Amino acid sequence: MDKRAGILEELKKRQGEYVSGECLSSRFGISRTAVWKYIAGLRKAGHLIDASTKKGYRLTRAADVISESQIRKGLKTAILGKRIYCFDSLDSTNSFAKKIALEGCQEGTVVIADAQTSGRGRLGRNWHSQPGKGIWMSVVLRPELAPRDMQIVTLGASVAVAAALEKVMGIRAGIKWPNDVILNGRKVCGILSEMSSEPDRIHFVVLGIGLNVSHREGDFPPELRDTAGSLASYLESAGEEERRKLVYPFPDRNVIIITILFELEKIYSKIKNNSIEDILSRWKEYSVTIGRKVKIFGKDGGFTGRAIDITRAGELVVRCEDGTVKTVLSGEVSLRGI
Ligand code: BT5
Repeated sequence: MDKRAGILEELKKRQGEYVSGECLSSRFGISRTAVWKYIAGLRKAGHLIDASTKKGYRLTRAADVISESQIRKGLKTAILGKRIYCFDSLDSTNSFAKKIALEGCQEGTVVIADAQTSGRGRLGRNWHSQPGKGIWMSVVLRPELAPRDMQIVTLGASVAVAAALEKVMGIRAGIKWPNDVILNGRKVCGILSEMSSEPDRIHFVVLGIGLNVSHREGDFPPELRDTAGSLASYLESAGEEERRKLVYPFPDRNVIIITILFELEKIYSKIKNNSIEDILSRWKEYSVTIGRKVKIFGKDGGFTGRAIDITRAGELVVRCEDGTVKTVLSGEVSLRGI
């Protein structure tokens, strides 16, 4: 066990009590300054630790630690998670998953990192992936689909996340077209699917899910503070009535991961059975876009209309103000609700 994990173990054993810096430094054969550095690292990873110059250190709330063994204990899936990789940090779980997919890894392999240094969004955008605060996970799938039908995997993943939040916390999230999972108007989850294919056959899809769990408002960089949210920030802002409906205690990330994988596998078996309509109709139940007035921005300008449907290919069907109906693809346009 490394020293940081050892210090955490020691604080956990004596949870609620102070452990002196001196005691930790002699127990682990390191200087008091080194103890302080490890404590700072543990705090950064989300553990709440009090420090008192006289008394030492006290763990007030341990951060949850994502671990393969914890996930495996609760996992009830047949395909997803047969192989699970957990890392403290990766550049991007999608990049790692792509690499092992190319090397022929098993379908359903799951890659999770506690932090990402270059988390990616769509179209080369960044995904902010702080250590200890979220679920940064990728799943390797090998669906028997034509590449043009790949969007259903991504749409299905957003349904799986929304369904998992409902099950595990009693939270009713919305899905903003195409795949953003939204709470209180804030984005709590984004999905990035990347595939390798030939013209009529998919080799593999790497399905990346980023879910913000315990961020407080100040944890997001300034440019995201008005738009991003987390499960914790949602709970903090929920009114009394909403809170009564929610499930306590706040589940740890392993439980959320287990539930997402369970829901995702249900969706994936629908894809395998070609029950695409079922997925689309569930997507529409969660959708906060369908039925709403929207403004579409594209390369050739924009237009407004009402979102009325979604196609199997993930295109949004919009009835324009002049009555014409257009379909738009997510990679080509962006959308704003009116
Ligand atoms: C997405 O892209 O929403 C897909 C995000 C996928 C992230 C996962 S994490 C595991 C896996 N490994 C990866 O490297 N990626 C996947 P997009 O729709 O393009 O949204 C990106 C935009 O969301 C950014 O330009 C920001 O405006 C915003 N954003 C960035 N980080 C965010 C966060 N943590 N929470 C909410 N919004 C964020």
